[in-house]
Amino acid sequence: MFDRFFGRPESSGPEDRVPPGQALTSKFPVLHYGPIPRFDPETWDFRVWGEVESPLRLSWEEFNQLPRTTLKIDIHCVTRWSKLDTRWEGVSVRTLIEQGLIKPLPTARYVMQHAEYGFTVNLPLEVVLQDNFLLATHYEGEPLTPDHGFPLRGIIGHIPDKDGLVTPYFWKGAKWLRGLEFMAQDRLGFWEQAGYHNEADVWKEQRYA
Ligand SMILES: Nc1nc2c(c(=O)[nH]1)N[C@H]1C(S)=C(S)[C@@H](COP(=O)(O)O)O[C@H]1N2
Ligand SMILES: [Mo]
Repeated sequence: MFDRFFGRPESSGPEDRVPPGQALTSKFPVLHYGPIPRFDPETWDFRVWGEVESPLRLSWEEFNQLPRTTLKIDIHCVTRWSKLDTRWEGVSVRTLIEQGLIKPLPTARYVMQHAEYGFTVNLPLEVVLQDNFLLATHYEGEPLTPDHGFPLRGIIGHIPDKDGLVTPYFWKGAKWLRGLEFMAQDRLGFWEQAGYHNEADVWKEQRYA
């Protein structure tokens, strides 16, 4: 079987879609550090800064006018639960770049997600631009609930039958997201500083550093 060489299954029956050390759940557990922030649509903003041609600041109203994308992914939490076929809707960073709203400088190689209360998550820019990463406002057709990150969160997971995408654990998406910092050099986010693996590939079981 060649699939082991490539670190992920070739076919995608339900069993093959569960990475090593994970178990399926039909629930949607809530996991985060700290309290759930309140949302005020008047003061909320979404900012992009760092290694970009010009910084961007959008109000909640403006954010809701951005082009939208839907995405179905399997999500894998480092605490060992996995959930298949989760459906999300939101805004793709790649679309924002294609439309010229964000113009990364040639030096931009990493992206820090910045969330409420100073929470951070880092990813390589190339992963943020993959089809399996989204700035999500909706889950299963409804706005996110407060405990799952309302009004905006990053999400990342595995797209079945799609090869070649890096699939990190679900913590690599920040709930209560408020901005993206484009960076020339990598910096560790909150859980990465706490000892979780920087790349966090689910098929390689990269849980801890
Ligand atoms: N703002 C923020 N986002 C966060 C976290 C956090 O502590 N704060 N934890 C991460 C972790 S560890 C996980 S597993 C997922 C859980 O998302 P869920 O609660 O919607 O299942 O959120 C991620 N995003
Ligand atoms: Mo987690």
